[in-house]
Amino acid sequence: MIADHPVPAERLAEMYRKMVLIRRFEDRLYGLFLQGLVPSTLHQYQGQEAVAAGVCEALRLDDIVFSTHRPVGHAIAKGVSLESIAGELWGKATGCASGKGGQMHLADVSVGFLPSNAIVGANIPIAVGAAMGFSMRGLDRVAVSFFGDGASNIGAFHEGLNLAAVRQAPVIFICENNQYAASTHISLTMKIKNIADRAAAYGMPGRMVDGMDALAVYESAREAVERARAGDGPTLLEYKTYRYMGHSRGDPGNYRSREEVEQWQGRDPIPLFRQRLIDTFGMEEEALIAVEERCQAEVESAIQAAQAAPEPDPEKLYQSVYASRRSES
Ligand SMILES: Cc1ncc(C[n+]2csc(CCOP(=O)(O)OP(=O)(O)O)c2C)c(N)n1
Ligand SMILES: [Mg+2]
Repeated sequence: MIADHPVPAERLAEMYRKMVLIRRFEDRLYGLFLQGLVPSTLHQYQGQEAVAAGVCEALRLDDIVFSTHRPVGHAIAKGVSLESIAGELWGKATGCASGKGGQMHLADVSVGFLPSNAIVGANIPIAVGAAMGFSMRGLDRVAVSFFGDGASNIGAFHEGLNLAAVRQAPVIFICENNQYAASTHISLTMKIKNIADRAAAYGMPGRMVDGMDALAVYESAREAVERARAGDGPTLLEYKTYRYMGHSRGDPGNYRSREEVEQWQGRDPIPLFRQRLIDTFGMEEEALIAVEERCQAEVESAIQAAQAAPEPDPEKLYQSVYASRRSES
């Protein structure tokens, strides 16, 4: 073990656990989906696990995360229970949105996971507003917006970043550049190579980071979080990554070459981090195997619980649809 390394061993182990939990859950869902057993849609996160795990490990419980149409990894990383995510995918009463939202609309405000937003780019200004609220109330909490490369071409991205910079809002913009927006490669939609370069136009720091390297993700996110918490304003972090599955359920991904997919699979963030934990941080392989086995067991039990859970009560259909009216005071 490297005693003077700035990242404590428990943090590293927790990041690894979350990455494995995301991968095992997503893989299991895909298998069940192919058997027609998952009632929800699927936008899967395999390949991008280092980003969710690394960023969320740099956050406190009371920091808040805004996610997208691909939220399962973000939700697990922020601490939403696997059972309540599975419940939501099966549309059950035990789901984190009471079975009303499905895969794209996960939420658990108690752990700082705000309802995910399937409208591309739409969570960006909402995160800025939440961050402005924190600073106006004198709180040192931060807001994080996760979004894709495609979202960085949406107007809301530009408005959101500009306002955040002007107001020095404690928000971190996490662009997961997986190279594609649905079937469209980024080279067809933008002339620049690095989305992080766009930060300069708004007067905030922008960094391009290897999104397959969990430690690099954690360290870059930690720096941005410290900056935001200290009142020094927002940061744009671009993580170069790749989604191994199609855009959504049923997409065979035939707009990508097999060589391209295999090249990225050769830099799979999970075995990369696993090897690093053993070689650099002296972790025992047996301990990592035990983590992997516990994750698999957790996945199986969450899915079984979701399948056995009761359907939502029709009487509650209109509950939680609108915010309850607060008395004027
Ligand atoms: C405003 C809007 N336009 C189009 C869509 C349809 N749509 C859903 S996801 C997606 C691609 C988004 O790509 P990106 O932002 O790179 O995220 P990724 O899917 O790669 O995670 C599109 C076009 C949408 N949900 N919202
Ligand atoms: Mg994308």
